[in-house]
Amino acid sequence: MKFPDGFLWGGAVAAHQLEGAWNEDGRGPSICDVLTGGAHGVPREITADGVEEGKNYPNQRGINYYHTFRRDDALFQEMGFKCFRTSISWSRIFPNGDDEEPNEAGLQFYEKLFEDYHAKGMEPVVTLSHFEMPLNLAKQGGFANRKAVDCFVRFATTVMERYKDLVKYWLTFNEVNNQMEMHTEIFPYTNSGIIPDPNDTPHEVEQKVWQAIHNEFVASALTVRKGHEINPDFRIGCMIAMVPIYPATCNPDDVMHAEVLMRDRYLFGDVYVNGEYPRYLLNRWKREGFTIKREPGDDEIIKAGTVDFISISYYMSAAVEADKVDEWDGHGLPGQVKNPFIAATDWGWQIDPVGLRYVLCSLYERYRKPIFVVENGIGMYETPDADGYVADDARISYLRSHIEQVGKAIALDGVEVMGYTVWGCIDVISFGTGEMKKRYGMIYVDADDYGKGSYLRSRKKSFEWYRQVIASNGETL
Ligand code: BGP
Repeated sequence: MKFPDGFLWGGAVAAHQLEGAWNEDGRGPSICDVLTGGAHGVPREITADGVEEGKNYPNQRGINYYHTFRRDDALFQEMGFKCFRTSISWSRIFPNGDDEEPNEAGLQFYEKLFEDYHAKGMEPVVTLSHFEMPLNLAKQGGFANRKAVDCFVRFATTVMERYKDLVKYWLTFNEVNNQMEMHTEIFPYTNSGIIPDPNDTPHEVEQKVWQAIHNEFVASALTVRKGHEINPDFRIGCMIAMVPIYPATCNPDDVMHAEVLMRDRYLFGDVYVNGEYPRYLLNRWKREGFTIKREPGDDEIIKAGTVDFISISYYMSAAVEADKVDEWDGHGLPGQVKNPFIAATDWGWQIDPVGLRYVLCSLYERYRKPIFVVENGIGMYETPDADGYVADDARISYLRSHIEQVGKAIALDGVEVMGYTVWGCIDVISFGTGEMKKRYGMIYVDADDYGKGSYLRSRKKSFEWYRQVIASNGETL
């Protein structure tokens, strides 16, 4: 099928996963710069006290896009991208986060970058916060400290003003709901800059995360309002990681368990779109003994700053059984079981194209807002053949089956979908594992997990396939 005219096909990345140049041109350290590389099954380590000699810090290198963007963008242009999603590294603009004045060199970098996108026919889609708070602010409590709200809004206002004629589509907080996995060290840290403190009880950690979430709602709403003042044509959205959670059986207890877990995702949409806290969340805070500091006027701010659209990442679905909750070991979701009907990636992410149509329908029914699929893709181990070519048929089949479902959501279900951007359209550092070898790109980058390699780029088989998808506006899959 053909997609709607003006459908925004493209690719997506995040600054810290590809730019490198972590300490150039006045950039300050961010929380990602002190994350070590992990390995399959080995979590990344947070060394917020400082970079330690002999450890591997992959996000400091990225894939060197800071210096190669014009050439890389030319490859995206060759694929025919209509848009390109990246993020602004906050600490390039405000190196300490709480500086009075922005760093002009950082502002100039993104000006050149966004101009280059336009010169190549790509509309920039810009995430303001993609797991990248200045380290200095994290050391002051991250978003659990109300001070971060003012700092973030100053950052957001500065860049929205500077790029008001270059950028129309903005996203506030990337995958804001990841931090609902509060028992992990990594998500509260990357989403909200909460540095793990071994003295904290799990309840104390959760208290901080909930406070941070409230502060992010306020920061997001203020940003939406300011953005619309700066340029009424801005379209500002939220970003939610959508993993539909299915009941593993038709046992009503499984159905209810899945429904309650889904609230960890919906609560964000409910606040961002409806501008108020849903009753189930207020009840939960009370029941579980959390006291969230809300300043006078916060409710009005949240009400006045609702988003224009919803953006989502979509990689997988999950299935749960209520009976298995007691056996939960902290991995995955409470009661999570393998879904026997679908396959999984090498990293155990369950491949479920229909789930994408399912979430598009449920989000649209719930909110009636346009939806932008700003991340979808598959991480794979890949080795080029003797000619240096990667025949990534499994990626083509993953993307094809997911795009088909987006098409159905539009044509059959009437969902307004604004666009679709493939995650990691060029191989970048994996967010979750810090590896280079978990590759998502349609462009291969010759680099390993430790920064060795030529960093040369080459087109994979999916490159030509995606070019044709875009050229035919979704007709040739
Ligand atoms: C999302 C993030 C991205 C990204 C992607 C793939 O969670 O928004 O930053 O990297 O998932 O995840 P990973 O790199 O862990 O495979």
